[in-house]
Amino acid sequence: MNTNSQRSKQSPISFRFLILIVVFDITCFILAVRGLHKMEGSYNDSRKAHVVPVFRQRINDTGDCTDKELLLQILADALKNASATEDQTYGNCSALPAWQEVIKLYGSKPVILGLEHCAAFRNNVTLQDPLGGLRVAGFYNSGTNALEQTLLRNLNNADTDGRQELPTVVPWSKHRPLWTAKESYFLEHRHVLPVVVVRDPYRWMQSMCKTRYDLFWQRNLRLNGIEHCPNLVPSSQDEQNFNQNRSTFAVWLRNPIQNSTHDSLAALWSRWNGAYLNTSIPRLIVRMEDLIFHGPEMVQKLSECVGVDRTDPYVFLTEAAKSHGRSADLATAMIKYGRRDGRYAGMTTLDLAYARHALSGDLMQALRYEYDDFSLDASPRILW
Ligand SMILES: *[C@@H]1O[C@H](CO)[C@@H](O)[C@H](O)[C@H]1NC(C)=O
Ligand SMILES: *[C@@H]1O[C@H](CO)[C@@H](O)[C@H](O)[C@H]1NC(C)=O
Ligand SMILES: *[C@@H]1O[C@H](CO)[C@@H](O)[C@H](O)[C@H]1NC(C)=O
Ligand SMILES: *[C@@H]1O[C@H](CO)[C@@H](O)[C@H](O)[C@H]1NC(C)=O
Ligand SMILES: *[C@@H]1O[C@H](CO)[C@@H](O)[C@H](O)[C@H]1NC(C)=O
Ligand SMILES: *[C@@H]1O[C@H](CO)[C@@H](O)[C@H](O)[C@H]1NC(C)=O
Ligand SMILES: *[C@@H]1O[C@H](CO)[C@@H](O)[C@H](O)[C@H]1NC(C)=O
Ligand SMILES: CC(=O)N[C@H]1CO[C@H](CO)[C@@H](O)[C@@H]1O
Repeated sequence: MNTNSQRSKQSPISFRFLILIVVFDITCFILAVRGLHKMEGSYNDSRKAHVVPVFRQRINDTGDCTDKELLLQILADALKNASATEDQTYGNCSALPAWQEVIKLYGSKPVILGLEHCAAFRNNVTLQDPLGGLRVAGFYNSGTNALEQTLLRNLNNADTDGRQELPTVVPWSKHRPLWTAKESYFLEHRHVLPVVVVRDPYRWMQSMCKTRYDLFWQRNLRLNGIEHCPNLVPSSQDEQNFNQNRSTFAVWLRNPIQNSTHDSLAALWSRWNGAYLNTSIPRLIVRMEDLIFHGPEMVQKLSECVGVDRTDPYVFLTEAAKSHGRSADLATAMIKYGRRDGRYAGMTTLDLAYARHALSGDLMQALRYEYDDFSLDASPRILW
């Protein structure tokens, strides 16, 4: 009785933490299994040795945890409590994606572009700069807060009390389009290495539908009772009329320096991130999804890039990274982003066809994101 009531009381919070833990553990376990010793020294093997058999037992008991060991291990490492992890995942491996699904979506390694700038940047940095000079940038809903918190907890050598005061974002404001930043900013800030976080465009567009920040467009349209968002192109005469007969749903981005209009959500994703892909200023580009599935390895690479030691052991981000907007915690994020299910929800087949050319091929390829895998039928319908 006691145990039951305790469980149900702590369940919402615990489950969140659990998911975070599971994700990170899985990553580590996978690395260990593969004999990749990149993570050596960052995990306490005696603790891991305790966690894994617990889950082996569970796997045998329930039969539904196959290929989910690594995610479980990540959660266990994040929670630092094997019994809590076991508690919270028991009977619920079904919620977790299989590691093979994760690999199919994002590959088995994190993607970090721009590492060729690291050596030169290390030479440029003279003072012991917080985070080694790394400063986060990224559009709304792309995981900038999570990346800032992760870097603060894992790269910063400064006193933990001062954490909140340390600079974590680019001096030209993290969400601002690069084309609105003056050239002189970069010359004045040579001790800054921007690390730009990009998110899977299909998921990102869905997030913009939930929380749009300074972006405006014609929306709240319903097709057969279902809200059409992300809406990229009109799919009926009604929508056509509503959109004043324009062929795409253009978006308007408010910005204190320069407002801008873009053909669609997909076009904005390409333009905003493409500006950082194409720029000649030194920068790194990372993926939000790697923060969930490859956190330790990604942070290891960033730490080597700027020559700042990483915290040992790796500190997992187990709480929602921001209080505004709607953000998912680690466990929730693992479950949601580890699967393809729902990636196209809210869009029509026409939107998908349009997105195939509106989403920059350069970006999709460089970041190893996939276009949709539907064979399109003729009649536009909202996908789930
Ligand atoms: C790992 O954890 C165990 C038990 O908590 C502790 O005794 C041991 O010293 C730790 N090892 C390292 C390398 O931190
Ligand atoms: C679980 O199953 C594996 C192989 O199916 C077996 O080798 C292992 O001993 C089992 N573990 C337990 C605790 O029953
Ligand atoms: C680990 O989790 C269990 C079950 O949730 C809890 O009873 C215990 O106090 C936790 N231990 C630590 C060290 O947090
Ligand atoms: C290093 O500084 C030089 C000028 O002093 C600048 O041109 C260059 O972009 C900087 N390199 C990096 C990687 O920041
Ligand atoms: C859109 O086009 C249709 C057909 O050409 C026309 O009847 C309608 O008035 C137009 N709507 C707007 C808002 O321009
Ligand atoms: C952007 O648009 C808003 C609203 O129309 C306007 O008040 C503001 O002055 C514009 N900003 C710039 C920099 O043009
Ligand atoms: C990068 O610049 C080239 C040349 O200006 C342009 O064709 C390309 O579309 C740009 N790529 C992105 C992703 O913006
Ligand atoms: C037994 C149990 O706790 N099942 C839960 C597993 O997680 C899903 C959500 O992903 C819940 O809906 C189940 O209730």
